[in-house]
Amino acid sequence: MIVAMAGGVGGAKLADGLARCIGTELTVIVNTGDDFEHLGLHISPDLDTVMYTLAGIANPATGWGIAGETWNTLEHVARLGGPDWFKLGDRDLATHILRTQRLRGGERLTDITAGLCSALGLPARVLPMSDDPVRTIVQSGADRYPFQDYFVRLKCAVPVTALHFEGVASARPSREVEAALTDPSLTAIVLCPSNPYLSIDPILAVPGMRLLIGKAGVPVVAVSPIIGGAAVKGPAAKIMAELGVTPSVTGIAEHYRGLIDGLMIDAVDADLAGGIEAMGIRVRTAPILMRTNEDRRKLAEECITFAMALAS
Ligand code: FO1
Repeated sequence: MIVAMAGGVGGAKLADGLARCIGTELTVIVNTGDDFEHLGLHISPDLDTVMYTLAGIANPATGWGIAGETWNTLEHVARLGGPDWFKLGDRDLATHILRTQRLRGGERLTDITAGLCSALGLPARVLPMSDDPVRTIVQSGADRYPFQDYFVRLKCAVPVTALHFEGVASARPSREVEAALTDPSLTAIVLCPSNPYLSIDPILAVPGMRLLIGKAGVPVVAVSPIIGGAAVKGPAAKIMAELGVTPSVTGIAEHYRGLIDGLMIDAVDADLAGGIEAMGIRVRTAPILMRTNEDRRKLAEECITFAMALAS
């Protein structure tokens, strides 16, 4: 059994690679700090991205949303004077409608997600990090922005000075998350190449999560979302620079220091391996850019081999 922790697009790709290798032996714990209410609907963007990617129906151009999507509802929303800055496709809306209806009926996000995953025929288990609401707030100087406002509406244009995970102090890992991390057959924990600040930190901030990871007693391997000083996708490098951290694999290692046993980096960053190993983190160099499904599977295989080597 392997537990992967993931946010949106980059994380979902590696989760897909792991699912291609180990199928039902994989549990993916997903960030819900990006969740928000929009047009009266509960949107869980990272859960959706992971679900759609593992189901093989994700939009290959964006990484989020559904392939071959149509936009009739959103176009009509805009025509009627409603907001269309957050792109909800016609098929994608079905997910949000059903999730919202079931949440309002008192069901847990974990159970709703399990139902959606089963309907989509997913082999792996996908778990929200918590059933309690956590909302990422981006601080830029004196201004505070709900996450999707910052990410989608403002296209990450404002400099980040701090990040807050509202509600996290009273959130708890669900019993399914706890069970996955205490499962005696657990062999490794993989931190996917998602944004460490926006996607992985909210998961780690759930009280008890770090303790569960530490007590699992299995190798914890992270895959760098930074290659050659640039983010594979999204604002990771920009945010690191704004927070005064050099955007590099060394910065990623510093960020996860004390939590991870190993870091996978790309060959272009091989010259930084020595400095990372001096922090007590083992390094494995591999092609970490995932362009094809085969790249995803190969990187997943590398992660598993690395974790097994760290365990011995
Ligand atoms: N990301 C965008 O950049 N623009 C969008 O309009 C957008 C819509 C959207 C709709 C449903 C969904 O599940 C995800 C969506 N995302 C969109 C992705 C979302 O913002 C994610 O939070 C980020 O990719 C960060 O993980």
